[in-house]
Amino acid sequence: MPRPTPSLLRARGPGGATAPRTVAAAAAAARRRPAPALLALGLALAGAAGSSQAHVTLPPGGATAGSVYPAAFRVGHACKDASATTALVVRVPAGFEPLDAPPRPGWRVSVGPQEVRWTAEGPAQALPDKERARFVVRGRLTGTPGTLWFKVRQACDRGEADWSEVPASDSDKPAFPAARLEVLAPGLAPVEVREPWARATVAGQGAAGVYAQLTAGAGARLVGGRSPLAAAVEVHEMRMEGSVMRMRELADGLPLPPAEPVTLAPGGLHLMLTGLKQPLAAGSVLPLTLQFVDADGRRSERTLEVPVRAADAAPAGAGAAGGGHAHH
Ligand SMILES: [Cu+2]
Repeated sequence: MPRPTPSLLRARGPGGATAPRTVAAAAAAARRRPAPALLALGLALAGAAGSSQAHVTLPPGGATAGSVYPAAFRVGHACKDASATTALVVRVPAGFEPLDAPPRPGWRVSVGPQEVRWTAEGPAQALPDKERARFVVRGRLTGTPGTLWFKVRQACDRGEADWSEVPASDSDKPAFPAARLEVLAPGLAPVEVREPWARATVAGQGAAGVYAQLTAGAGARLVGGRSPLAAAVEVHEMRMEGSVMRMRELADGLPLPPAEPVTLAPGGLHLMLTGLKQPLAAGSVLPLTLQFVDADGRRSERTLEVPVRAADAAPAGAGAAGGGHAHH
């Protein structure tokens, strides 16, 4: 019987985004870069988040073709040697039609067909170097899947940075990359799935937990999944009730707020495979399709090949006591 590991699984290192091998992901294939060994199954989509903490980026996971997408540009720091960001100018690529931008206190925003511009009203409203923020503009996306590059100019109290370089190849790592967005065919979930893993089981064990970190750029709800190796895949949470850890199914699914990573980890949120048709052996791969619904009710899926790990191979701070899945 596996011991639970109540501590959170933290995302470790860059990369690790996964994408199904579908025609829709073909556009992304050209941008692939080497996956960590754990996921070296030929299905890694370049993880924008990992290497780009310092850059101006869009959330990972992509967006659905033809949808209205809240492009949330994340500014990680000010320009070199500067102490604050004073303006941000996004050059609008073909394939994105700007509609509007939510108000940003202390900033003026202008939304045009070619350019979206945020300007701090004064030095006191500028974005300090150490503070991270998102600048959001909603727009309608092209109906054609592919890669969009948003070139962004960042102005600071001292100097500026032009995030405008489009990598020429997989291995090309420009110093000032433009913000990238994968436009996905409808039905393919615009959700990044980082570091998925399933806990190995022993003979006779009917259920298993699956964990990962999920990020949906436009927000979504994880409503369940399916696997050829299980009768059902449910979304569960564990919570303390008094001194007792209890597990329950999230009947309405798990909300993924826009652009915010949500961690599924032992002792917390997780996917539960029930009615296992065979034990999950450490080192094997679990085929799993995750199902999502967006705010407009559109359903989408993402198919993964999930590495199976021994219970005691769980990363990050395993070992504390807890109720866990002792009843499985
Ligand atoms: Cu469970």
